[in-house]
Amino acid sequence: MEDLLKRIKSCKRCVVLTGAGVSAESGVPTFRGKEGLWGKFRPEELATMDAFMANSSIVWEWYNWRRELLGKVQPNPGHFAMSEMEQLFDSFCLITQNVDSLHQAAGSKEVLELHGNILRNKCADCSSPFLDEGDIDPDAIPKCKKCGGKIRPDVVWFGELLNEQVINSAFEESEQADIFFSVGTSALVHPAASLPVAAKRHGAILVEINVEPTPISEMADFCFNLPSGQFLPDMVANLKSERVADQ
Ligand code: BV8
Ligand code: ZN
Repeated sequence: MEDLLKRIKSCKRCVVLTGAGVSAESGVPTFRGKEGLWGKFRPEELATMDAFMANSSIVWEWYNWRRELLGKVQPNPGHFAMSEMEQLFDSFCLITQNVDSLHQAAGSKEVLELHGNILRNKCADCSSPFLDEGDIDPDAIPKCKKCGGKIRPDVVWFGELLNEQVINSAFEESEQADIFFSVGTSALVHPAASLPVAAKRHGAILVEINVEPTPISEMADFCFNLPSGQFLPDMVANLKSERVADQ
């Protein structure tokens, strides 16, 4: 950690990319791995438009199950540490693949949500937001008031394009970063997994915090196979005490 703290001192522009691993310590199962969400299902079966058109009620049962789970969890120390990091750099950008709103709940202001947000709904045909509150009944899925299309979760499914403005901003910020943290992600899903590569290629220090190695571990300048909820609060506490000492 000492070497990293020294290197961070000269960094003005910081970007953090997070994945499901940062919510694991809040009790939200990750996507891959033994306790993964996908354990019971396979991503291709559920997180795709085809799956939704073929079996909307199953897909809605899965999302209702995840929403119910999210209703019982809180941000963990890792989320709070990342919201504190906003104050420690001249420029800071938080990019998440997560759809669980836990970064916002921990006080992070600007969050680029690459894959949408599970708490929002939209029309499957015209993408108009569906603002009615309350649960979605898998056996009586509401219809869009504008076009009659089926209502779906406002998340990005496999084979779907990400919001152009969001992914373009994510690449711009990553390419200008002095330091890029990849935290709690298996670095398997694209285009998100290309962000750390782009940052590194443009000269950023690449730091990975993930409990197991990933395809980007080899190219990282620093690799900490530790839980983010343990490592990040420790790192932020050190950065803050060094700030005080330097004043
Ligand atoms: C697209 C939202 C253009 C829904 C999700 C080959 C090459 C390149 C691309 C592709 C390819 N084949 C197919 C593609 C495209 C595909 C893709 O990347 N597939 C992968 C699987 C190969 N991508 C897409 O389809 C994207 N769109 O490319 O559009 C296009 C159009 C048409 C045809 C082709 C391309 C859309 C991708 C978005 C999919 N939506 N989710 C929902 O949530 O329901 S993806 C899903 O995976 C989640 O969003 C999740 O965030 C994301 C990534 O997973 P992770 O966050 O990394 O989570 P994971 O469980 O995998 O890993 C957690 C890690 O944390 C683990 O390593 C674990 O060890 C670690 N960990 C656990 N606990 C802790 C921890 N670390 C630290 N601390 C802890 N405590
Ligand atoms: Zn519609």
